[in-house]
Amino acid sequence: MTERFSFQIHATDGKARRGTITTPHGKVRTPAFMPVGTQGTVKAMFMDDVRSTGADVILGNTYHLMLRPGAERVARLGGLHAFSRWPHTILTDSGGFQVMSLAQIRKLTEKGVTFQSHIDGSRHEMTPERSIEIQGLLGSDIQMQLDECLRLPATAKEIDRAMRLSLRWAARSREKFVAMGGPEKGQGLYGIVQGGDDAALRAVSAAELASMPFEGYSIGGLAVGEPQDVMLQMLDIVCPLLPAEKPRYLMGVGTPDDIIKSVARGVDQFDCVMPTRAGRHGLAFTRFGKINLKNARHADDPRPLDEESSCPAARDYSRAYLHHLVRSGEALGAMLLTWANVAYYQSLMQGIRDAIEEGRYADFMAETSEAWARGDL
Ligand code: PRF
Repeated sequence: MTERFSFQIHATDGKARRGTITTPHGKVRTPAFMPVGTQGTVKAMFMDDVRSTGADVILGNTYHLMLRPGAERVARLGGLHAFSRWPHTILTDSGGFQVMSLAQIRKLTEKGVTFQSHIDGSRHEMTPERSIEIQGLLGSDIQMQLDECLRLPATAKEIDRAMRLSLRWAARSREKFVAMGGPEKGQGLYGIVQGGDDAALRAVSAAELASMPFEGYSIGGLAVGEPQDVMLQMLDIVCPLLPAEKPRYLMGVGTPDDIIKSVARGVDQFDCVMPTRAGRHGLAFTRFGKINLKNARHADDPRPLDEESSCPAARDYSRAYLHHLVRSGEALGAMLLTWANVAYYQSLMQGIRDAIEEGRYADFMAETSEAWARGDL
């Protein structure tokens, strides 16, 4: 029997929560970091290696997959789990954010957004209903409503308009999700809090969404150009207004420092391109801080990135070899660093989960920040 979406909280420490999300494709230990698999691949990694780092869920993108290879095609080929050979939980983003950041010539109306593909200029329409339909065709376990995410800074008037449009789209997304049989399939749909950097508008958005029956709640429109303290202030306002028994997902965040501070405010899920993108650019994340492998001082260094890591890429290859691969533009350099970075992020999350369970989250935060503050090794 396939399991239905549910969320259990096992322990709390202050506002931090240690839980499990259950979906038709498995269990997700929270707080969770979801590697980004935009095109049905976590770039430069085999799915078995993604799994071996401890990832329980990856993120896919409606926008990219609808344009190429097409949602109907993925459905005919058995859905995104089978197509990409990731049999565990998949969360998909709705496409609103990617349309705004990638598509050319967009037109936004009450109905939805029309845009031209960044790949071939072809015209497409994305509505709240079509986004949910696509996420259903992909077979996503955790789906997102269509929303409008603004870049900051933005005027209060613009923030108010986009937030209220996102609320109306939330209701339409929910209706379509139910019509598609999402609840019977055991899938979940999250509403997305917007409201920019305006405390009052954030509170309206969170309270309105909380009154609607979503399986979880995302916090969008942050990490879009505002300072970290503004993002944390918004979390301080939003999290207490969301239902305590439902998971909370901070979209597109972030650095290890962003993650540990957001967990302390009650966030359960994160995604970010940082570990994968940085890996392709020669940058390693380790428990000692960031290491730029392009730097000449690594050319003769026989030490691995982290001799105690359980990840072969971090443990078994010298910094000198990684430096050589990165300098030579070799694909293996990107592969090894991506693997090491995703493994570091997953070990950070495991450390967070253990610390919450053991009631020492404040100490864990201090130790992690201190190690990172010592800087580039
Ligand atoms: N909305 C959606 N996806 C997102 C965001 C958002 O606001 C963000 C903002 N950091 C990242 N991804 N749908």
